[in-house]
Amino acid sequence: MKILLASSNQGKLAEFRQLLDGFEMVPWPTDAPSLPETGAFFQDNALQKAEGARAWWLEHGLEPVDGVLADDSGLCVDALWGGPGVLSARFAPDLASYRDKNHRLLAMVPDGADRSARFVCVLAYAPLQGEPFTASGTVEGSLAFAHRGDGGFGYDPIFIPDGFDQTFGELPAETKHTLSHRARACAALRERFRLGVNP
Ligand code: ITT
Repeated sequence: MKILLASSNQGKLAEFRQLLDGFEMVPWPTDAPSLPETGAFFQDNALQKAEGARAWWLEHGLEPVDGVLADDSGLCVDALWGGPGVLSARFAPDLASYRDKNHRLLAMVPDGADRSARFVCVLAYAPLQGEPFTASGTVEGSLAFAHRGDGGFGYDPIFIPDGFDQTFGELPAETKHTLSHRARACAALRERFRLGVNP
């Protein structure tokens, strides 16, 4: 089964290569348009990206694929009323590096506040013909007090999953892949495929 991965995020793509091994994966071409995400919820955006990518691929795609997979995800911090959440990719656009963005995010959390947070991932799969569907995953945890570790990507160095003392930036990728939001969403997606709901 051949899946087009409709994402320009290199961190996500590296994870999908491991989490979805066994599937043939086609990366979103670097010269393809970026996919709009204008919804208020992860699910809306994941479906918007998968359907947008499918429409583009049907017209411009270079090779046949069975379907298109998109991912909308983010970090939801309780002390920031769930933010940056669905706006995670657009948080602090004036800062270039995630080290600086993470520093700013941590500075926004008041001293003594509840540091609970979670990563959320919603995958949308659109078969080339037929109805798209979604699969989601969440990992609960808390915010570190500083950026720690250089592994992973994005907000990984400030997120400590429940049951661990280290951040996702410090834990080995193999550990992240046993419990992350994306790993759980991929497991749910595989289950949908196994049940034969689609394709
Ligand atoms: P695509 O839309 O092209 O897939 P994007 O980066 O714009 O790429 P999102 O809109 O879903 O994707 O933004 C998700 C952001 O949330 C992402 O840019 C990271 O900053 C963050 N994020 C999501 N999953 C993460 C993870 O596993 N570890 C660290 N940060 C993550």
